[in-house]
Amino acid sequence: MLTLYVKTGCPFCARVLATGQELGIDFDQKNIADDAVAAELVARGGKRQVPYLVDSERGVEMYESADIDAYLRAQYPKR
Ligand SMILES: N[C@@H](CCC(=O)N[C@@H](CS)C(=O)NCC(=O)O)C(=O)O
Repeated sequence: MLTLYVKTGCPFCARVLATGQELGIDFDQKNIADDAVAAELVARGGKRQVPYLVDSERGVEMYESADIDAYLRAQYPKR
């Protein structure tokens, strides 16, 4: 499963969501507007910054929209 921590209005998140749409990826989105979700993100990754990707099948987690974009294109190319 691919989980993406996001925040409403975040342009970096929008970029990753657009890439996901292009590649046909349906993220489980978690919005840090919810304080409990924000706390969960900090506990996982160490800082409050979105977007943050969790690829639970591959055991990969990362910040940075450009890195997430590159990772998705490499690992989940459009079929
Ligand atoms: N270089 C980062 C920038 C990410 C960034 O600045 N995210 C902002 C939202 S647009 C953020 O997480 N701010 C902390 C907050 O809103 O609590 C990326 O490209 O992913």
